[in-house]
Amino acid sequence: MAFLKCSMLLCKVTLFLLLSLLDVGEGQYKGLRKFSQVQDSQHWAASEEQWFIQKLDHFNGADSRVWKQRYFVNETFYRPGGPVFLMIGGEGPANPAWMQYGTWLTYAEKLGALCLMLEHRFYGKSHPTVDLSSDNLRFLSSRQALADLAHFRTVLGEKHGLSNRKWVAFGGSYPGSLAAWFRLKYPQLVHASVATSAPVHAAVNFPEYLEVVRRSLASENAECPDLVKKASDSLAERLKDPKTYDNVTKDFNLCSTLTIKTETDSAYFLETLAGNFMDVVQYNQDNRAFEGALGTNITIKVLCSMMADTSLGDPYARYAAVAHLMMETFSIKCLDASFSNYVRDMTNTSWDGPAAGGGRQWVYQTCTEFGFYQSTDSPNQPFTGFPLQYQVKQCADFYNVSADQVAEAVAQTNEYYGGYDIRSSRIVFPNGSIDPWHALGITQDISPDLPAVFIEGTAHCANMYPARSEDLLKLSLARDHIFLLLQQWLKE
Ligand SMILES: *[C@@H]1O[C@H](CO)[C@@H](O)[C@H](O)[C@H]1NC(C)=O
Ligand SMILES: *[C@@H]1O[C@H](CO)[C@@H](O)[C@H](O)[C@H]1NC(C)=O
Ligand SMILES: *[C@@H]1O[C@H](CO)[C@@H](O)[C@H](O)[C@H]1NC(C)=O
Ligand SMILES: *[C@@H]1O[C@H](CO)[C@@H](O)[C@H](O)[C@H]1NC(C)=O
Ligand SMILES: *[C@@H]1O[C@H](CO)[C@@H](O)[C@H](O)[C@H]1NC(C)=O
Ligand SMILES: CC(=O)N[C@H]1CO[C@H](CO)[C@@H](O)[C@@H]1O
Repeated sequence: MAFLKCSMLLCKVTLFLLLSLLDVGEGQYKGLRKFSQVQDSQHWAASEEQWFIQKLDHFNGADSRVWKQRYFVNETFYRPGGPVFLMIGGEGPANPAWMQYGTWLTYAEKLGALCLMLEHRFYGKSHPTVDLSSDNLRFLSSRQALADLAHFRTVLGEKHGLSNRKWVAFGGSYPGSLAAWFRLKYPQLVHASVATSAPVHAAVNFPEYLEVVRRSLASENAECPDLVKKASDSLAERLKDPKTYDNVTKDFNLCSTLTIKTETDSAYFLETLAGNFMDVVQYNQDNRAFEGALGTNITIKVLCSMMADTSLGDPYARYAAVAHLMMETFSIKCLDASFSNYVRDMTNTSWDGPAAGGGRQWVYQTCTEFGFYQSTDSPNQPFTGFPLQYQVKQCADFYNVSADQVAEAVAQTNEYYGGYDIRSSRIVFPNGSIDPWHALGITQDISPDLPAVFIEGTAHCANMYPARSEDLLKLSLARDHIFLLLQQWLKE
């Protein structure tokens, strides 16, 4: 999914092309789009991992099973009496790079804060159960994750004499929502939260995502979305005629000859290719400081110039050229566009399995809590062929969760957290104008105590990354503004 993230983060759903690309060793997350995560192996060694004994089920007093949850500490900036900053892990391995880089550390330095990061249950090395069977995934939910945070905060507070310090939660993307909800549900444990690019409103269908992708492409070049639309329509048209399959296979450098037996096969292929654009828009160039993940040269500008380059052929041929560029950039030998391989990977329940880096877990959370399906069910978006129905059906294919159950679960999530109507205090909601996720976030001040910080021109989680000299002025101002809010709140 265009996932993970800012954070360390979230992603959607599919093992897209990028997945195979980003698969660095131990089954990292694949799928970056939805919420993606920064993965930079060269920074992994520095901060030593530590382990916390955590309860398996916080909502059943008769269940005393426990497991080990991973966390990281950086006490470089801590001054006695200072606050405690807690970075919340999300839908992928917690990335120790955050213990050395990032705007929150700048704040920590100025405020004398102790920095902690807790990995989310079921991701990375935090394994509460022996495998990822649907039965065991029952213990994977944002509610359990918040209770993990509460228990961690309580026990560490007591053990290290930090109970009376002011704790501040940080998170970007899905963990941004967790940061807001942690303050909402456990106000006595968390003094304030910075909820960056947080999709606090759950929705089964999320066609707005692709609408924002359209606007982001258009802001680079007004023709760009129409060229993408032409290419994507023309590809969809070819998929209806088996005589074209040999050519399409060559054009997109597929690993095996294209076979389209069902609508699902075609939807998966079209979604995979749209993923090239979705991922680049979500992260654009804001996380380049971290390299790895999508920290490449490839920006919206690069994709739109290729789509406008007549020397590459018609729009269809340019779309294929974009796919080739992505494969070269990530050293992918060929594109696996087979839905049956995807199902095989997503239903593997082993911790060593191909989707255990986060794909299987995150899609489970979308099926049982959030939805967030980035469907093409809107006329105002530039892609073709992956309707909501195709996405929801995966819940049944992977976890035996029906469409009705998905709808009910999403409604319940909003009932539990309040969706856009969150009632709390001391939570700041930064949002980037070109981040597709802002559509589900808080983009206007709810109250003086629940301010939004809107950052014109930036993508997902931009304010969390380390500052760079070429950052937009608005981004620098936003970082300063968030700092002033924290400073003020810590005095309260
Ligand atoms: C803590 O952060 C500082 C500043 O970024 C960094 O130099 C140091 O290596 C970090 N320490 C650990 C244990 O990660
Ligand atoms: C496949 O591509 C070749 C060369 O570009 C073209 O001549 C041929 O018509 C194409 N076949 C189909 C079925 O579109
Ligand atoms: C960025 O582009 C330059 C030249 O176009 C290329 O040499 C370099 O490898 C690219 N870097 C990345 C991270 O893709
Ligand atoms: C799951 O993935 C692991 C690691 O790739 C593999 O060894 C195992 O055979 C797979 N299990 C199934 C049922 O495919
Ligand atoms: C799928 O769920 C239905 C109802 O929720 C249940 O009756 C059925 O046994 C489940 N099937 C499997 C394979 O678990
Ligand atoms: C794109 C978007 O919705 N941005 C919003 C972010 O937050 C500000 C308020 O600070 C809104 O004015 C923007 O519309």
